[in-house]
Amino acid sequence: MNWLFLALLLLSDPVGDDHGAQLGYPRAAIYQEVGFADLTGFQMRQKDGAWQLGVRLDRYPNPAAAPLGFSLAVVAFYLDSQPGGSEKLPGCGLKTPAAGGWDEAYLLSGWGAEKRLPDGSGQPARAWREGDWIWLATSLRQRPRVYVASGIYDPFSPWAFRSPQPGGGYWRLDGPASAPAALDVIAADNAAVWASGVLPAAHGRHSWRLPAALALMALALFFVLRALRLKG
Ligand SMILES: [Ca+2]
Repeated sequence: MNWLFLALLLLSDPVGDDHGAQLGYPRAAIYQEVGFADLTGFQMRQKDGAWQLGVRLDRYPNPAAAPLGFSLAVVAFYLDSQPGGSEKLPGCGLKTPAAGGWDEAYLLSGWGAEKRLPDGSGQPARAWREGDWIWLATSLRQRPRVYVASGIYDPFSPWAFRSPQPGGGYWRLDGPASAPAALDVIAADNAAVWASGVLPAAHGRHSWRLPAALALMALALFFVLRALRLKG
């Protein structure tokens, strides 16, 4: 274990729940691949004081040969890092719980990551692959609350999500125009998300297994050090 990394969160997400609010996939042949927008994990870790966000998808088809090794999905991270912020989640079409507004967001595609502010302004962010995981770097030193949603990447959409329309289409999802464009989210109860349109923070009701393990290890280390000191 690399002690530069302080892993504080590792969540898994089921395979096969990548249909959003019962949306149909676009009819273009590339979208008949399975699992490309299916979130299967989310992690946060702190390195050299700054928080990094990691996400895992079920499969990584890459017909457009994008540099990060996948080209069909977009993943949006909306971060609540300070009081106030925006409750509308642009792109994925969901909203945060009341008083949980986001302050900065990251849009991740196979071509890289972009940091966005609620006013729509953006700047490039660093993203990279580590095996099955895709990571991106934030400059936040305090742990944010994070809302995570995936969808189909659309380079022509302002917030990068392909949107639904009734009857669908070659490039469009099939569903009501008012339906969220998200296909999967990190949440304890996806059905409640689609029914309410409200996306809770990723760690809202999950157990914190890693922190407990780390706390136990720290406690053990403390006793070992104390024992050594008593002997000396
Ligand atoms: Ca999933």
